[in-house]
Amino acid sequence: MRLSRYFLPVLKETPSEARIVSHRYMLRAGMIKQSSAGIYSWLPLGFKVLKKIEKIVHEEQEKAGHIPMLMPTIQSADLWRESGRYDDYGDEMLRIKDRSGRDMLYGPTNEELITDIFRSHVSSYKDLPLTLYHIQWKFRDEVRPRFGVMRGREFYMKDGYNFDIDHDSAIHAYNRHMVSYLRSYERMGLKAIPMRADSGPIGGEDTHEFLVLAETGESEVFYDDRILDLSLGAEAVDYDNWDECSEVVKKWTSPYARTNETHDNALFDQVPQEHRKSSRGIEVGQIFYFGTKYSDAMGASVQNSNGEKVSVHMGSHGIGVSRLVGAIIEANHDEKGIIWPEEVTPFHCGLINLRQGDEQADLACQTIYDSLSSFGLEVLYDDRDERAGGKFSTMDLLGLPWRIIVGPRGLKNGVVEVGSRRTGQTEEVSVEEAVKKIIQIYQSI
Ligand code: 5CA
Repeated sequence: MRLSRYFLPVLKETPSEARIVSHRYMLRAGMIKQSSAGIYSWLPLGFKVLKKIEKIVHEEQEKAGHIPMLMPTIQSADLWRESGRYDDYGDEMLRIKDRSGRDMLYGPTNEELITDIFRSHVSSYKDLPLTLYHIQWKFRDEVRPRFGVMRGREFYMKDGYNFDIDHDSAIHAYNRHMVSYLRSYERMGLKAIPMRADSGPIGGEDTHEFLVLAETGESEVFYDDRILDLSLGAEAVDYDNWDECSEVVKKWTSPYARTNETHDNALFDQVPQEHRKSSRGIEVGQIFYFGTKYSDAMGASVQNSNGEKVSVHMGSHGIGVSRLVGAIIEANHDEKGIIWPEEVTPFHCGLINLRQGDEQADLACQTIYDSLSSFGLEVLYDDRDERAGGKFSTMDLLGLPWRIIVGPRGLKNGVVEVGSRRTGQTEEVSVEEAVKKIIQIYQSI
C-alpha cells in the first residue's frame, strides 16, 4: 500500500481524552475513531489488526475441533426470559422494542441463543461432544466505558459454547479451550496468565480469566512469578486426548494466580516470598464451566446410551478480540509509538523513500515493494513528498516491526538500510539482501 493513496488520518496532537497509552496510540495512529461513548469505527489500519487477531483466533479454535458459525447481534427477549437472565442482567443490557412492540435486545453474550439452536436440532448423545463458536459484535451498556477499545460498550468477542454428555467430557472441553487460548495469545506475542476468577452473571463454579500483566490493567492480580516461565512453544498437544489436555492445564494452573475476586491470602502466603507478586492485569479472555444451568432452564437435553433423557453439560468461553488490540499495544510500545509483534502487524514492513522523485530511489523502492508483495508480504510504502524526519516519526508511531529506508546517498554505495522497530538495530545491505532478509523473517514465523 502506498501511503499517498491510503486512508491514514495520523494525529499530531495527543488527544486529551486518552488516559492510557494504547488508547492514545490507537487514536494518533488513525486506527479508530470514537463514534459515541464506548463505540468506535475501526479505520483501515485498526481494522487490519482486528482481522489479524480474529484470524489467529479462528485458526486455533478450528485446530481444537471447535466449529465456527455466526449468530445475530439482535436477540429476542423471550429466550432470556426462559433462562431468567432478562431481569437479572440489569442496565448493562441494551433493550430495544421492534415496530410490533416486541422486546428485543442487543446481545451481550449468547448462551440462550446457542442453547435454543442446540435444543432444536440435537437430541442424541451420538451428536456429542459439540462445540460451536462465533466471533461477533456484542453490546454491554457499561457504566464507565473507558480506555478506548479496552472497555467499550460495543466490542468484538469470540464466544464458544460446548455441549457434552457429562461432567468429565465438559471438563475436557474446558481444558481444550484453555490450551487453545494459551496458544492463541502466544501467537499474538502475548503472555496471558490463566487465573482463577469469579463467574459473575454467566454463572458456574469453574472459571479462569486470562490476564496480560500491564500497569494500566483494570484487574488487581496476585501470582507466583514462576508462572511467567511457562510457555507452550512448539509443544504439540492432541486436542482429542483427555490426559494430554489435562496435563497442560494442570501445569498452568498449579502456580498460584488469582484475581482480587478470588484472592486467598493464606494460600498466597505459602508461595516463597521472592516469587510472590501482585500487579495489575488486562483480562483478555475467560472460560466457564457451568454444568446444566442453561440446559435445565431451557430444556436442552439428549438421550444417553441407556435411552434416558439427560440435560447436557455446558460451558462458555470468550476472547476479547477488540480488547486484544489495546492489550497488545499496552504490552508492546515505547515512547515513540507502537511496536507490533510480527503475527499481528497491520503491514509486515515499512518502506521509506528519503527522496521521492529521485529516479534511483523511486526505482529501488518499487523493486522492493514488488518483490515483497509477490511473496505475499504487505508493505506500507511512504511515498509522500515529505521530510525524512516526518516519515520516520510516522513509521515509529505506526510500529511496523521492520522497515527499509532507501535514499540516493546509500544507493550510490549500493546499499539500503534495514531496521528493527523493536531493537532499533539497523544494517546496510543491498536491495536484494534487504528483500531476502524480510522474507526470511516472516518465513520463520
Ligand atoms: N459468555 C461468556 C464467555 S463467551 C462471556 O461473555 N464472558 S466475558 O464476559 O468474560 O467476556 C469475554 C471477554 O470479552 C472478556 O474476557 C474480555 O476480554 C472481553 N470483554 C468483556 N467486556 C468487554 C468490554 N466492555 N469491552 C471490551 N472487551 C470486553
